[in-house]
Amino acid sequence: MSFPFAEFEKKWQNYWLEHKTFKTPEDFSLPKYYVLDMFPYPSGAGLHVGHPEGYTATDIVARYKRMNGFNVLHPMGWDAFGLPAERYAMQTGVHPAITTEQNVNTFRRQLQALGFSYDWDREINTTMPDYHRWTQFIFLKIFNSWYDPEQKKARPISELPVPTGLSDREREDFINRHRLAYLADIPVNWCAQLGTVLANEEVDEWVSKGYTVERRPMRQWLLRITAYAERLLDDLQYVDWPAGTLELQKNWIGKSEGAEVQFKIKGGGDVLTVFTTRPDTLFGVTFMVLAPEHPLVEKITTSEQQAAVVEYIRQTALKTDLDRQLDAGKGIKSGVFTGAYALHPVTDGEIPIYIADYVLMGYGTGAVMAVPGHDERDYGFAQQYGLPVITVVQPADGSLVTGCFSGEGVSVNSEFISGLPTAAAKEKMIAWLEEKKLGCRRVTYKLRDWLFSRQRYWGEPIPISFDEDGFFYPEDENSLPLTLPPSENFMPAATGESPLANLTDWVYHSRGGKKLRRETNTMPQWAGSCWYYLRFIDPHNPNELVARDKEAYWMKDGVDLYIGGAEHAVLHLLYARFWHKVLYDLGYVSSVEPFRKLVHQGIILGEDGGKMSKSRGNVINPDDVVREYGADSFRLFEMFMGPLEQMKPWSSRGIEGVHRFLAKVWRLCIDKENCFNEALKKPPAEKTERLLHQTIKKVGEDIERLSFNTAISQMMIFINEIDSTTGLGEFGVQAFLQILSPFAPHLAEELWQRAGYEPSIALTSWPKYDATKIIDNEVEIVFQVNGKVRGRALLPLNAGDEILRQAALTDEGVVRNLAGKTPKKIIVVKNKIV
Ligand code: ANZ
Repeated sequence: MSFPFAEFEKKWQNYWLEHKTFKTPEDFSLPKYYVLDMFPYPSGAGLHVGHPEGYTATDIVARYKRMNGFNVLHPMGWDAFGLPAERYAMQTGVHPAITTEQNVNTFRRQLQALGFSYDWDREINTTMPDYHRWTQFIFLKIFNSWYDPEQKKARPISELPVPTGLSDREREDFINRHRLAYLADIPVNWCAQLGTVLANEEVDEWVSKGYTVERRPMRQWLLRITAYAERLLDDLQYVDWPAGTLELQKNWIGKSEGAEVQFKIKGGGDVLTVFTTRPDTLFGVTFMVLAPEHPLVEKITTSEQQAAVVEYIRQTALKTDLDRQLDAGKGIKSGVFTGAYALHPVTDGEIPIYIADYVLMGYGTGAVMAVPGHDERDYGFAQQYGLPVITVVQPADGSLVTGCFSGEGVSVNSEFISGLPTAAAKEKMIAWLEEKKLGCRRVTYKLRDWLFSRQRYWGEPIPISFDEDGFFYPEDENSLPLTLPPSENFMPAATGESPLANLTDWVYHSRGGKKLRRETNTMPQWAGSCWYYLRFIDPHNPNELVARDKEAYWMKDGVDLYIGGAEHAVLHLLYARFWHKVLYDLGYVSSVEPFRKLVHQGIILGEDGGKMSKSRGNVINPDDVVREYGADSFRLFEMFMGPLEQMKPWSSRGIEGVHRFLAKVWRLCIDKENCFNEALKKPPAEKTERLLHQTIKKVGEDIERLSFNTAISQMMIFINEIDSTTGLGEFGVQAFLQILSPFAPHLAEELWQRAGYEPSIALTSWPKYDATKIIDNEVEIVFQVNGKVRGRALLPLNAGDEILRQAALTDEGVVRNLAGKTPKKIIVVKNKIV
C-alpha cells in the first residue's frame, strides 16, 4: 500500500529552493536558535545512512523552532580538504579540486533529496579561497599572539615584554619562542617508502600494509594549545554535553598534580629532575628510569654500557609512543642500565639509572623516580631486572599487601612523613622539598601542543615565508588568500617534503628585494572545521571573518544545538574550542565556548547487527531507500529506529512500517477522486479532540527533548484512532499536518496545499494545544466494601462527595455485598475511591 510520494517530493524540494523558504532572515529582534550539524567530508562514496540520522534530527528541531517564532540558523557546508582526494590524485592525476567539486555536487543533491531545510545561500566549502583566506587569517592571528600567564589570555605579540640588549637574532628567537604558533624539531612518524610523515592515527594502517614507520625529529609547526589546558578544562562547566564526552575531554587534557624532585647524579655536577604524582613515596625509590631520548642519557652512560644503550635507543626509535604505552599496559618491559647512579636527596643512597621505553619523553620531565613497591610499571620492571622493592605506604585499614600496592594509605619507613595519610604526606614532602630547594609543586597535562603541519598538497598553505637566515615573513593579512598553486604532480618531494616543495616557481619569491622561500607544509584537515560555525553566520563577508553584530547575536551562549558523531568527541571539539578561545581573547567572538549543547547520534548498524561495511555486504544506500519509499519515510524511519543517541540496526520491515503509516495519512486525507477528504474538517467528537490535543502536546515536548521516536509513536496512536469518516475540525486537520511537518515535510506540505491552504506549511505557527481539553472529563471511581473492590463506574471528573456516595450505594456489586445492611462509615476520596 503506497502513496504517490515520487510525484510530490521533488516538487516541494524545488519549491523550497526556488522560494528560498528556508533563507535565514537577518532579523535580530527575534529570539535566535542556531542548530548545527557537523559538516561532512564529501567523500567519493556519497552519503551513507549515518549522515541523515543527525541531519534529520537537527532538521526537525530547526523546523519546529521556526514554527515557534525563532529566527533559526540551520546551515550546511563541506569540510573538503583532506587525504582521500589527494590519494586519488596521486593514483589518477586528477586534481583534488575536480574530485572535490564532483563529490560536493553529489552530496548536495543527496541532501536536497531528503528535504532538509538548510539555508543554501550560506553553503561554505573549506577549500574555497574566500573561505580558507580566513582560516589563514586566523592562523596569522595565532602566530602573532603569545599567552600571558598572568592575564591568562592570548595577547598580540607586539605586547610581549622582550628583554633589552638582545641581538636581532636573539630578539627574533625570543619572540618566536613565545608565539602561539611556533616551529620546533619534534619526533614525527616518518615513512621512508611513502616519503612522508604520517599522522599518529594513520600509522597503523600503513604498518599493517608492511611499511616501516620510524620516529625521527623534523621541523614542524605546532600550536600552543597546552597554554589553554586549564581553561579548556575549566570551561567545560559551561557546556551541556554528554557525560562521556566531557570525560574524554578531561582525560585527553589529563591534568596531574604532583611535584618535581631533583636528584644529583653521582660524580659530575648534573641534576636529574623527575615528575611524580606521589612525592610521598620518595623513600621507596630503588632505581631511576629515563626515556631513551632523554638528553642526559648520552652524557651519563658509562663506556661499558655504551653499546647496549645505543642499540636500545635504535630499537626504541622504531616504536611509536602509542606502541610504547600499549606494551607497558600489557606488562611488556624492556630497558638497559646506563652504568650511572643518582643520589637520594634525603638519604644520599646510590640509585641505579636505567633507560626504558615505558617512560615517554613527551610527558612530565621524561624521567621517573621508580618506586616498585607502589607503581605497577616500576614493579614489573623491578621483577624483570632483579631490583629491590621497598614498602613505604600501607593500606589505612592496616591490612597487609604483598607485591605492589598503588593505592593511598599511610606512610611507613619514611622518616619525617611516617604515620601520615597519603594526602598529608604528599603536602609535607612538597613543603620539605621546596624548603630545601630540591623540588617544587608541579601540575602537568597529558595534552601536547598540536602538530599542525602536514606534508600535503590538498590543504591550506601556511602563509609564512623564510629568508636565508630563517627569519619569518608572514603574509600580509590583506594579501590573503595565499592560494594553492596549480599542479599536476601530487607525489611528495624526494626530500619527504610536501608536493608543494616541487613547485619551485611558487616556493621561491621575493618581497622588498629579499629572496624568500615559502613554507611548503599545509594545514591539517582540522583547521577548516575549527571555525566554520562562525563563517555560517556571515558567509560572504569580504572584509571580516564574521561581522561583530551578527556574531554577537547568533553566538550568544554559543551554538544552541550541535549534533554529530561521537568520533569527534575529542580532537575536533578540543581544537575548535581552542581556536574559539584565542579568538575570544583577541576580541573576535563574544562567547567563551562555541557549542553550548552537544549531542552524538548513535551509529546505525547493518540489518545483521554488524557494522555497515562493503565487505559484509550490509551497506544501505540512502538513494535506494529514497527511490523505493520516499524521503519522508526515510527521515521518519531514521528517527523511529530508537533513541537518537543509541546504536541501532537498520530494518527493512521497520521502514515498511513507517511507510504504511504515512500511506494511511495519505489515504485519510485524499479520497478516491483524488480530492481532499473534506469530511475530516467536520467538528470532532470529544474523544478525538482530546487525543488531538494530547498529541500536539506530546509531540512538541518530545521534540524539545530530542525524543523523536516517541513523538512518532504518539502520531501513530492518533492516526490509528481515526478513519476517513472521523471529523477533526479545521483546527485539527491543520494541527495534525503541522506537527507532522518537521518529520515528513513533503507529505505535510502536499496535504496542506490540497486541503486548500497556502504554502508553505513550514512558515506557519506551531499549533497550541488547549490544556483544558486534554484532561479526561470522566474518571473511573473504584467502590470498595470492607477493603475489597466490589464495583467501578465512570463518573464526571471532580464530582462532589454526595454524587460519588450515591453512585456507590446504588452500584449493583456494592448493593449485593451490603446485603441490606447500612454501612457504619463511608469514606470518599475525590476522583478515586468510595
Ligand atoms: C613515582 C611514583 C610512585 C609514581 C608511585 C606513581 C606511583 P600520571 O598520573 O599519569 O600523571 N611518570 C612521570 N613521568 C613519566 C613519563 N614521562 N613516562 C612514563 N611515566 C611517567 O602519572 C604520573 C606518574 O607516572 C609519576 O608518578 C611517575 O611515576 C610516572 F607509587 O613517580 B610516579
